[in-house]
Amino acid sequence: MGRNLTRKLIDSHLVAGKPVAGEEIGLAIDQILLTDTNGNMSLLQFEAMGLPRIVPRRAVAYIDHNVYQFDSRNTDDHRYMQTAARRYGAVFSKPGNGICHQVHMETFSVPGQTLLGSDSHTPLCGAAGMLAIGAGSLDVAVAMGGGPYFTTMPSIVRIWLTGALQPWVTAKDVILELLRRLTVRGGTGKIFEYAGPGLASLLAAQRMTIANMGAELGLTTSVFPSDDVTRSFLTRLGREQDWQPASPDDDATYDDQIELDLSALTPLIALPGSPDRVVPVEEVAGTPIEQVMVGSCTNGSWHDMASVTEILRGRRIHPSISFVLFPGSHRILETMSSEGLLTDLLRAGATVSEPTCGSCAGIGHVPAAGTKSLRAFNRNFPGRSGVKGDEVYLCSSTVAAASALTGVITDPRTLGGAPSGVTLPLRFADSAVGFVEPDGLGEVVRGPNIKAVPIGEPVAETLEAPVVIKLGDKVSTDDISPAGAAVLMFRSNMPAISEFTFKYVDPEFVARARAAGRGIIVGGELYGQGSSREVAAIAPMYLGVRAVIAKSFARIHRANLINWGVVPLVLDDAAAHDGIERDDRLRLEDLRASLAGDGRVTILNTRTGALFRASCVVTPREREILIAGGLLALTRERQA
Ligand code: MIC
Ligand code: SF4
Repeated sequence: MGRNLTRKLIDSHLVAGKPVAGEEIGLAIDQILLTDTNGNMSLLQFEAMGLPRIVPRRAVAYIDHNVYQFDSRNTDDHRYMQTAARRYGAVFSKPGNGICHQVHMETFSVPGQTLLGSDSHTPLCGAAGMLAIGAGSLDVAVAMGGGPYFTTMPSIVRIWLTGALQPWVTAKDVILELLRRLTVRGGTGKIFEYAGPGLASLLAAQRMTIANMGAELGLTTSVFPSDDVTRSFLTRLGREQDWQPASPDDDATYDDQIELDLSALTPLIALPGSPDRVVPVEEVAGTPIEQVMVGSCTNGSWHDMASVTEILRGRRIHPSISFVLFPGSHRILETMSSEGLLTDLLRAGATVSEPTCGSCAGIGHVPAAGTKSLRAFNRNFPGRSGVKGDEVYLCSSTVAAASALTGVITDPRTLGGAPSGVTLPLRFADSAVGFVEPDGLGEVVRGPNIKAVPIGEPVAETLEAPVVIKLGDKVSTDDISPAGAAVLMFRSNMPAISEFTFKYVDPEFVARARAAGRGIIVGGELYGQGSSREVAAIAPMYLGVRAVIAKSFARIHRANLINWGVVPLVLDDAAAHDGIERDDRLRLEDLRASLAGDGRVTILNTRTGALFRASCVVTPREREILIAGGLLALTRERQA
């Protein structure tokens, strides 16, 4: 029986477990990606575990989120990361060099290798035939030390592409269509492997958009084959020698298949609130907007920048619109300059930002209260843009450009004519100026904003504590620990950042959790969806939260909770959620013994007297970590 490509990638890196869907597997990691919002934590944790040197063949530390450095606490983080990268063996990517995923794909992607990143959009490099997975900082720190990455073996779904995209329709519409069909839960426990006759027409940049935003489906990752398209991409970057073919066997089998006819797609848009609230653009055409942004790791490619330029050339941005482009990398920006795109964009009235995540993470360009913002980005969870009650629509770069001209949401097909198409430069700018190679030397500099990482405590025999917050479905990590400039600068400072926990959802949360001493969070479906930000697990733990009881959990967040000794419990009967209220005292009898056994826990609501059950089904490895109070606590225990 033939193997699919994902299976080949897994088999060639498997160091523990059996690749049977649902079982735990351990994978050897070839490459590491660190960001300035979570990678700094990975480095601190790497040091806290006493690991001497980064083992995988390639590690890169990117300054890409907090690029503006408008506060010295950002710069403290950056100095720490730069000096730690130098010392322990990671390439340092300077502020302004670009968004980690875009830059990594351009500079370091190697078909056939594995990549583990401290950011949820790490799967972008799956566009080059890599097995690229996003994880919490601590899992990344372990892999930096040479340890395997443990995860649940996903089921592998073939996405069978036929046809070709119509004019004005883009790769963004492919992933929005999948989100429309499957929702943000649809990819849980799965890897999507793209195949079929439609594949050849998708350029590397288009594959990047699709692989990147698979994160919004909740996928473990997405995989594209490495073929002539990949080769041409690497050749234009002067990296032809890094190309190698990677493809499934002709008779490969899959766990499931989804068919998608590219020719049938039309321009789509996600309505405010969630990336899966997808409708055809014509349904909301005419809606007035005040802001249009194109960029992020989903739409910051050359292809995006060039399609926008094609539409704007010789025209003028609407007077009421603030229009900002975020090129994904320094290389793209430099090439835009040498190929003349910058002049066209500036003449049209566009603002071109430094290559950074920027407003995608709520840093800068915060919309005015009560206005609508249209963004060729990947996430629009409530409040993420930096203002409570925001209304952010997600679309392709062509919908964004067309709307920037008219001032209202616009279907680009109504612009008339056909798009002139994107020309790929024969050779992109070399652009190695933003990288600093490590030499193993120098002192690691810790400024005043760098605080020691906290440590969890062993799971109690019996836990009795109040419900410090009760939440509904789809709570994202943006809800738990918001993005935005004022918060992100404290990612290396847990005492300070914990003050922002649930800030926009419930401003009283922190005081209540503190007063309670020990607390329990109650959530709904897909608790902790979205980013990989580990702070969404550490900060509640720091404030005394010892268990989260929910209907279901997102993959990375569940792993983060376990790594920090917070017990993730899934309600046996989701209806029990209705019977719990905030401030109810819950008693988890014999919690520790239950975790050591089958993971089934009986919970008493002391207010109502109701008994209900919840389960924490863990692997033996996870059990050991959880009971000890997390991975750092376990490491300390072993060292002692
Ligand atoms: C995001 O897009 O939400 C982020 C900011 O890149 C996060 C990382 C973080 O919060 O540190 C992610 O996607 O993992
Ligand atoms: Fe940066 Fe946005 Fe991508 Fe996160 S999703 S890595 S904030 S560009």
